[in-house]
Amino acid sequence: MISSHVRMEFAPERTAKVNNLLQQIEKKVFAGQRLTKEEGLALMECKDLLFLGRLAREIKLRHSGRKIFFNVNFHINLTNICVSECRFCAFGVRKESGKAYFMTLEDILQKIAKSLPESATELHIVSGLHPDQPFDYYLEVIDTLHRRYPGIHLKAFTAVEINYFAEISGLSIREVLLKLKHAGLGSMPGGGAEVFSPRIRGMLCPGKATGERWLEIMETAHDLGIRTNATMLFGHLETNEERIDHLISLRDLQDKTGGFQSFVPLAFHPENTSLSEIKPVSAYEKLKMIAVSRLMLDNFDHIKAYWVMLGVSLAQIALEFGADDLDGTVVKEKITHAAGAKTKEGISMDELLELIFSAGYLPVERDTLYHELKIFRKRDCQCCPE
Ligand code: V47
Repeated sequence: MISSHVRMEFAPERTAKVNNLLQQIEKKVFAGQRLTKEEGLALMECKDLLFLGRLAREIKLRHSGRKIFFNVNFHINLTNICVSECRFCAFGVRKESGKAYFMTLEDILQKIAKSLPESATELHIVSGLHPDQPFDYYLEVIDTLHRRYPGIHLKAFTAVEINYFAEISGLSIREVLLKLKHAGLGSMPGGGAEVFSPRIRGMLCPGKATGERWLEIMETAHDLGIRTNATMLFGHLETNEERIDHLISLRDLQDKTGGFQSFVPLAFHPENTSLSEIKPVSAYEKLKMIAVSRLMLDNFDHIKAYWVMLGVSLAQIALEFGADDLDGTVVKEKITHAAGAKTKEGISMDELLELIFSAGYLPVERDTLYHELKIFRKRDCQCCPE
């Protein structure tokens, strides 16, 4: 049934227009039709969060039914030394900083031997853009980890890091990706996308790979059979239009390659960044972005509610707003915590199971490539009452 009075807060003519669009959107969503940019903008202007949630949940149910995915993973950041100086980042520092660290191959192996959960299936590796380390260091890390832990999927390096490796090595993007793939790279995370708009990148991270370049690198990765994720960092200086344009660029590339696995909307955390005057993204806005992402990215199988950035409680609610993946146990997350995230640095599998069961969904442990490893029953969860 079409809602007759979706809540809006604009001039009457605009409200009427957007209301008409929302009614049209509702029909299109139920008919499985693609939404336009104008319709995406109407979704962003809609103040009726439950209306958006209802539509997004409908799409989520079509993609994954009552399943909610998660994995058992471990994050490792090889260095926080970074030449990029992105204004939104509290993790990267200059080489001279007292907080700077760099892990040798020996440090990495020691850390993993000590802390990798026994049941982990994925290592998630992203780092700063180090001024002195050669590409061979990263290749050696992947090659060594792959040999030492052949059963662990290595999801490593954002498109921005790949771009940097090409710059420092003089190799092409394709050559860099091929070398990493041969060394054991399994897939790539979706970071570094921020917002593709040149206006925003000019203000936030002028020295870094452009949005166009990010997309080009992902296209090359997909062409080489490397699956990737995609992200959008929202809640800083961007407009609604820039958010929708970003989503449409991802949707267009996905039409072409089909290589994206999941989309992860990342809410900006301002603490300790040079944008600390910006108010943290509200819970309302985070849920809206999850719902709008689910509605616009009709060709993406999965939308992640990354609990580290959302907070555990809101990540659970996000399951009603179109998300079907909570990411993982994420031991030792550093990037968001440097920027003030108050969530724990990791979560146990039992906590994830309880979170999913108590929302009325079915937890499914997946591997990085979304093969289903185990569908859980309540009796598998220590925290859930029988
Ligand atoms: O690229 C940096 C973002 C990303 C801040 O692909 C910030 O499965 C919020 O990409 N506030 C890294 N966000 C994290 C990331 C990711 C996380 C989980 C899963 C996957 C996946 C990818 O975090 C960076 C940047 O876009 N970021 N600083 C900040 N202050």
